Amino acid sequence: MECGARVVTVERSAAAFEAARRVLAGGVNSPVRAFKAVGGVPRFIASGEGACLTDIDGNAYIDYVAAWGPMILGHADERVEAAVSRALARGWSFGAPTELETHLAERVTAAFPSIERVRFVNSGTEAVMSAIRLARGFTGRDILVKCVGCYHGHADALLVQAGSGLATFATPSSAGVPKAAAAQTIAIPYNDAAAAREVFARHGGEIAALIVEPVAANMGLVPPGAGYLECLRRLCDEAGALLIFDEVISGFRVAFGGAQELYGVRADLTCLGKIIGGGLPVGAYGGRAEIMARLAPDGPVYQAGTLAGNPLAMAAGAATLEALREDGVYAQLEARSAKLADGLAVAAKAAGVPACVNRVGSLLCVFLTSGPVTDYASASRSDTAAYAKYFHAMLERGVYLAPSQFECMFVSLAHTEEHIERTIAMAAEAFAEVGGRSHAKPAGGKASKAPSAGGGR
Ligand code: KE4
Repeated sequence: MECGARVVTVERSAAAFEAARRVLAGGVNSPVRAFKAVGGVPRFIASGEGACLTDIDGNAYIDYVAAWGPMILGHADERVEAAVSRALARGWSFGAPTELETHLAERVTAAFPSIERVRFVNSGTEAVMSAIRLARGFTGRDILVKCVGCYHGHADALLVQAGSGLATFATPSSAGVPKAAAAQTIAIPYNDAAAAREVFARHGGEIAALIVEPVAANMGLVPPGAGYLECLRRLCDEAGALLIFDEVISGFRVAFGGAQELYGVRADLTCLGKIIGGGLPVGAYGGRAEIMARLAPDGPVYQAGTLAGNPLAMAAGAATLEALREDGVYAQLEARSAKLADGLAVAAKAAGVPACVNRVGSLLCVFLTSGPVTDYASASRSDTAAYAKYFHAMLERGVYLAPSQFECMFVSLAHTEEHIERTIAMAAEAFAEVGGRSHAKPAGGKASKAPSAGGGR
């Protein structure tokens, strides 16, 4: 194992962050990377290989962020590198169709029976905002229902917080989002079938779609309760609304066919991202041919993108999905992740730290609360100050976790038994440092609260 040693210094990252802040808004290109929720110095990465990241000070970490999900094969996978190099040698952007797009689309539609046609875009946000527009265009309705604590990217209609009462319309959760943009969105508690039934009873005939992360991974990791997804499927069918599964994280992660394969519930539209680009910018949305036929150029719903279907990104995605089709891949992810989750739970218990470890496949989260964690309200009871201490205790021991309690750990095929065992051993030390319930504020900022219902970071 070539990573996971104690950090020596972070001088260069500290200087790099100062330099970045002079020219980049907040010093980062996505807020969570600034470590605001946990305090401290964001690590500037020099390279990644397999399960490991090396920062510009030379510290090597066992990585459980995996670029927030895409790097399921591990960093710098040779198969993906070779595929991208071959595409690079032929020119890398044409603004015209290539067969690479068809090849990746064939792999996506083969993995998701509910997807007969797909459209590639450049991010998960773009996939979701386009799917919502398509659902509204297809149904002729405006109301969108989402679940509190699920995050679907930063489109205005989704940066919302729940209205004052159940089934009432949402309000913006971010500055700059007009009230009107939030006014057609209703936010209901995740995993609450009664709330879902209530909103459909009140608004059913006006609902264009309900969008949900079928495995919620943006309030930490919260699996769907028994029968919950089936209930949403039934409510949408009865109301003539579309069920949109946001599988940007769960797609090809929890199973090759995503949550739809794992739980046996089909979506009308599916949003994908992350893994299907192998770490390069790709999002996708797809569904039944009759729905997708409403998209320009065949239909009246407009959506477009200069770099959509970029050859390099298509090549990286296709190589990644090809590697995931090999025998035993998901069994390995399951075994390694189960061992990790069990080991972390035992380590927290031994240190007397209240913890609840949720896991679905190679997605897991250590909530620093006694649990159970079944929705946003229970996730929000986590001790975020204690998480910040745990995060830094692991980071200084060479284990790179998400810099927020409300994100997941991502296990890759490059994580060996040795990586898992070392992570568990370092967690035992880290939890001992955290001790009982922490009331201290994390260095460099106030104790963070759960992200807003819109998933703001
Ligand atoms: P992007 O626009 O960031 O590619 O995807 C948005 C998105 C949509 N749907 C789900 C379920 C997602 O998790 C995301 C983005 N995920 C976060 C991490 N939880 C991206 C990390 C970040 O914001 O920097």
